[in-house]
Amino acid sequence: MPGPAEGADPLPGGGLVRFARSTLRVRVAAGGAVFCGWDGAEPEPSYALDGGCPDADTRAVIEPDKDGWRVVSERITVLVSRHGAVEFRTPGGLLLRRDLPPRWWDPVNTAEGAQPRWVQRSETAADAAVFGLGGRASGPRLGEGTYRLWNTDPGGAFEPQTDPLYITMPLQLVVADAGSHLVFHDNTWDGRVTLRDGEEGAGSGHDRPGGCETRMDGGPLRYWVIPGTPARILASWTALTGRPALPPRWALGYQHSRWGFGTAAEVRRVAAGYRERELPLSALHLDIDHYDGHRVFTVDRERFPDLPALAEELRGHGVRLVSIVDPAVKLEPGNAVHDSGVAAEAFVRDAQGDPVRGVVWPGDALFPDFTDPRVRTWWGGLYAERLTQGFAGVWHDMNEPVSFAAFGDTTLPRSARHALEGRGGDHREAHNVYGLTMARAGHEGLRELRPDSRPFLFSRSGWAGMQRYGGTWSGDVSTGWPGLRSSLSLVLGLGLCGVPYSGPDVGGFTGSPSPELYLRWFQMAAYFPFFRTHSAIDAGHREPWRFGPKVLEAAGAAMRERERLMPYLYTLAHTARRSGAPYVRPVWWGDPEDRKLRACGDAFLLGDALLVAPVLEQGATERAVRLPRGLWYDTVTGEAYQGPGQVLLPAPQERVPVLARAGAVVPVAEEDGTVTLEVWAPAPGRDGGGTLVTDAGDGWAEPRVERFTSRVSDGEVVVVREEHDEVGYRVRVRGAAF
Ligand code: NBV
Repeated sequence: MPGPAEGADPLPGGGLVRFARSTLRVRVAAGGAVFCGWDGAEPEPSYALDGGCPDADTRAVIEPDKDGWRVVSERITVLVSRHGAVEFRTPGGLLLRRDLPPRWWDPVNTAEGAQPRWVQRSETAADAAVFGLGGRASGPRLGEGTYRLWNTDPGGAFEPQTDPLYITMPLQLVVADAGSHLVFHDNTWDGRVTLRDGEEGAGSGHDRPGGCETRMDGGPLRYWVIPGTPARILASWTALTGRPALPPRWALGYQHSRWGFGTAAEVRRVAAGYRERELPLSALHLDIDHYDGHRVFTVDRERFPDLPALAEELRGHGVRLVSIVDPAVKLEPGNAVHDSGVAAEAFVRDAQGDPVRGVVWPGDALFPDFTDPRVRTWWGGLYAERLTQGFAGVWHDMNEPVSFAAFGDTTLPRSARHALEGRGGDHREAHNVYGLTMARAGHEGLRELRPDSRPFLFSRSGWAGMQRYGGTWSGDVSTGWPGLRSSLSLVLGLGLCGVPYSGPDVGGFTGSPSPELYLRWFQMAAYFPFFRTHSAIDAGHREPWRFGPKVLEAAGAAMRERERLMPYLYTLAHTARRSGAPYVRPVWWGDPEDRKLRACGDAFLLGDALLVAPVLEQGATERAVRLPRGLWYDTVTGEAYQGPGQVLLPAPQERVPVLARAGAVVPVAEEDGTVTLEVWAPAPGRDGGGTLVTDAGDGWAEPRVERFTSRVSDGEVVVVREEHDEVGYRVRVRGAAF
C-alpha cells in the first residue's frame, strides 16, 4: 500500500503527492479529464490516447485540505487523503467516486523487469449504474459479477452469459443521481473488474455504496476520470482517444454477407435476387471462402475467375464488395505474403527469437506484430492487392488474435515477444491491442493507398481508441431470442465506449432463425449504424426472401424506411465524428437521473429525434415502452404520448414501434433523392430542432451543416433554418398535439 503521505508538490494541472512507498500524480487536463498516475505512471505512452496527452489545465493547483490535499477544477474536485484514497466530487461536493488506497503485490517477471500486479477498490453512489467495459453480451447495464479484460473469441457462438468477448476495455461509464462519470484504466494487461450494486438505506442514512474492484496482472496503475453529462463525457472521451472515423455514406446502407458464397456465380445470383425484388443493397461481403486455400490477400481464381470484373459489374448496380482480412499468414515459403513478411521481419517471435507458429484457417501460420510501426507500414501496403481486386472496404476478423488450440487459451503464448512501439514486451501486454493496432495498420494503409476515399473498415477485436480506425460488429452471436438481446446490448455498450459504428449478424451467426425471429432482428438492426445480414458456412441463408412472403414484405418495408432515414443517419454519422455521441443511445441519454430509464435495456434512441422499441420476445404484438420526459409520437399511428412513464404500443409483425420526439426536425429522403424535413409538432410552448449534415458521401471535404429550429406560432408549426431567411427544404409537419 502507498503508506502515509509525506508531502505534496505542485505540478502543472495539479501536483504530486508523496507517500512512504509510492507517489500519486494528479493532473487535470484542459477539457476537464483528470489523470491519476501511481508510482510514477505517466499518461504516455498509451495505445488509447490519440495524438498524445492533452495540455494541463494550469488553473488547477494542489492545495492542502483537512485530511490531505485537494485539486479544484471547473468540472471536478479531486481529494487525496493522507492514506492514498482519492475522491472525485462534483463542484457542488457530491461524491462521484472514491478510490481506496491501491495495493500492489507479487511482481510478475518480464524480460523488461519485474511488474507488480495491483488491485484497486472503489466506491460509487448507492444508486450507481455501470455501463461499458467494451462489448458485453449481457447489458447494456452491467450487473453484479466479474468481467474479464482479455479479448477473446469464445468459439462457437456466444450467448448473453458468455464473457468476455472480442472487445474488452477497462472503461466504465457510471451513471448516478449525483452525476455521471467515466473511469478508464489505461492498462492493456489481463485483468478483472468486479462490480457490486449499491443499496439505498431508504432514507435511514445507511446507504451501501456501489462497489468496484479492478485487479490487473501487471502494467501501470494509471487512470482517467471524466465527469459530466453523458454527452459531455463522450465528447471528452473521444477528444482524448480520437473521434470516430466517418464511414463512407454507402456503409450506412444495407449490406449482405455470407461465409460460403463459394463462387462468383452465387454472388451474382444473390445480388440479382435483391435487384429483382427491388430491395436496396449497398454492399456484399466476401468471407474467407473466396481466398485461395484460406490465404489472406489471395483469391481462389477457379471459383472467382475475375474478381475485378465482378466488382465493377456490381458497382454498376450500386453494390460494393467488402473483403474479410485475417491477420494470420500461412507459413509457406514461396507464398508472396509469407516471404515479404519474413523479409520484413514482421512476425511475432518467441523469447529465443524463433517465429511463433499458430494454426488458423490456412493451417500453420505466422502472426504479424502490429505493435511494430514498421510492420504496420508493411501490412498496410498489402491492402493494395484488395483494392486491385475491386474491394471497397475491409472486415478484420480473428484478430484477438485467434490461434486454434485443443485446450488452453486459443491465442498466442503469453511469452511471445512484441515490439510495443520499440519498448519491447510480451503478449501479456500486447494481446488486448492486437486488433487495435491491426486496425491502425489497415486504416493507415488504405488512407495512403487511396487518399481521396474514407476507408471503410470494421474489426472484430479492438480496444479503447479503436473508433479512430473504424467500427466493429457483434461477432458470432448465437441464433435465438437471447442473441437478439445481446445484439442490442453490444451496440449500446460499445457506443458508450466511444465506438459508435456497429451492428450484429442479422438473424444470428448460427443455425436458422424462425421467420419471426429473423424479422424482429432485421427490424431492429434497420436502425443500427451497421446493418448487415451474415451467417456461418453451415448455417441457413439470410436473404430476406428466404422466410416467406410476409417476412419479405415487412423486411422490405424496414429497408425502405432505412433508406428514407438516410439523411438523418448520415447526419448522425457526422455527429458522432464531431462530438463522439453514438447514433444509438440508451434511453436515459438525456435523462440520466431517471432511474427507471437507467434500468431499461430493451429500447434505444436513434439520435435525439427517434426512440426505437424493438420486439425482443417471441409472439409479442405489443410492447411496453418506457418514455423519457417530453411528448412523443408513434411515427405510424401519429398518437401522442406524454413521458416520463410507460406506455403500451402496438407492435404487429409488420413493424416495431418507433416514436418521434415532439419538436424534432428529421431530414428524410424522398424517392427522387431530395431531402424533406419531417417536423414533429412541438409541444405547446416548447421549441424543437434538428440538424442536417451533407457532403459528397466520401472524401474529406468539410461538410455543410444546417441547423433548424421548430416552434408553434399562432397554431402553426414553423421551421426556421439558422442564419437563413428561407428554410430551403420541403417541410412536412407530422403529429398535432397543439
Ligand atoms: O471467416 C469465417 C468466420 C466469419 O464468418 C465470422 O463472421 C467471424 O466472426 N470467422 C468468424 C471465423 C470462423 C468462426 C467459426
